[in-house]
Amino acid sequence: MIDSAPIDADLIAADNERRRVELDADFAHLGEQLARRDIRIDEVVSHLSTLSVALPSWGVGSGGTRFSRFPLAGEPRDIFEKLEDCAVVQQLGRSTPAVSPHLPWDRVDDPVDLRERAAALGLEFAAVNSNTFQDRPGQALSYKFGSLTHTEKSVREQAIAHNIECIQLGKQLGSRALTVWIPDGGNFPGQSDLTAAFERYLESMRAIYDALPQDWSVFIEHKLYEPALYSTVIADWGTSFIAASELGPKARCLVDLGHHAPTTNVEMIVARLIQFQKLAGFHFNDSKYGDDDLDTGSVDPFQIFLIFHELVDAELRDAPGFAPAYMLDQSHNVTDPIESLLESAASVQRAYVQALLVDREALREQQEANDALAASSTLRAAVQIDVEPILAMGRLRRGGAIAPVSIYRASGWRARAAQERPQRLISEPGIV
Ligand code: PSV
Ligand code: MN
Repeated sequence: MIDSAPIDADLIAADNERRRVELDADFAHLGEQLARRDIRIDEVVSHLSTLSVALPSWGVGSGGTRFSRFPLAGEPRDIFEKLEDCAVVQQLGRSTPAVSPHLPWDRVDDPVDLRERAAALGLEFAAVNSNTFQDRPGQALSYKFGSLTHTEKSVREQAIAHNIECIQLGKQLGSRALTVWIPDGGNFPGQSDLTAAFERYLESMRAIYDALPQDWSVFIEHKLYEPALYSTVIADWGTSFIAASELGPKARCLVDLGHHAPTTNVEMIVARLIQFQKLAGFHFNDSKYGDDDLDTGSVDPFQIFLIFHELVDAELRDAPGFAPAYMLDQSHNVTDPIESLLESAASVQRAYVQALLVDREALREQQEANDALAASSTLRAAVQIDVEPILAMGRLRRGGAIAPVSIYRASGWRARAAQERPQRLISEPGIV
């Protein structure tokens, strides 16, 4: 256990002090540029402070691929140590105050104690994730051939009971949503009855839906393929939307950026879900080929900007029912997870700020006039602005670090953790 406050406050203060003059100059210069467009930079900084992105509890460990997992010295071994690492991310970046737990990975005997330990670190809990994609020691029935859609009722009942247990734990943690992603599907044409499997899904989900407290939501997460390689029951946003509509207003659709076919226009999916009040929120990450779970914004930052363009539009026009939950869902294989999460949270913030800077009035006129070229360049003008001084000033004003990764490296956190958290000598496959 590392008991001290995550990172030495003096270290942060001294580093901020050294960087302050330069930041003030850059911020003032950007402020002048934005003022020419009638944008007040301080308003953008305070607007930015309304954005928060939850951290996945599993994201602070090394991920792995289906081939292997290479543990990082000093990575957290349980939910309490995961919280400590999340607290580092929050202390330096100041945009990630909540942690999304995954059960049974984060199961504890005393959830009230867990909630208090999180609060002491300045953290709260976001959506609880259920896990019916693995068999755990002592589990009565196997999920090898599915969970909520399994052909056998007893397996479905076990999976439903697990989801209800997640809700019970989440209530004690102060969470308000359950995220359900299931691996169910088939590997061969003919293996499963496509219609019956979805019917069983709806029946199982109705039982879970009925167990939701009044102020809770259930987030349905779709994914194109994997581990099922031929037919996945909840493969796309259409299926997710049908399920959410069948279930009722507490059910909405969660968009994990890696869960679509390459070239899918995800921002259009987002617009549709907003329009019909079914957008639950996001699992942000990035990818080149599939569900790569790479750091958010590391491959295609323009895509995340285009998504935020839709989100900001909905926010500014006060779209009915618009209250998306933002979260990262990444797998870190070659980086220190704390550094990746800091960079990814900043990528989300960057996209948000850039979307805030879009000249929406001009864009609207250009769209109405069918001036495709002007509309496209109005949109792109926002990403051509270097908004780093806004992000850094935002962190500074909220008590964080101007240069989070640099301070994190200087702090020696990981080396200290490596001494205090002896590595588990087991080889495991990666996460899903
Ligand atoms: C599935 O690939 C997924 O995106 C779901 O959100 C799971 O909960 C998470 O990854 C587990 O790693
Ligand atoms: Mn996900």
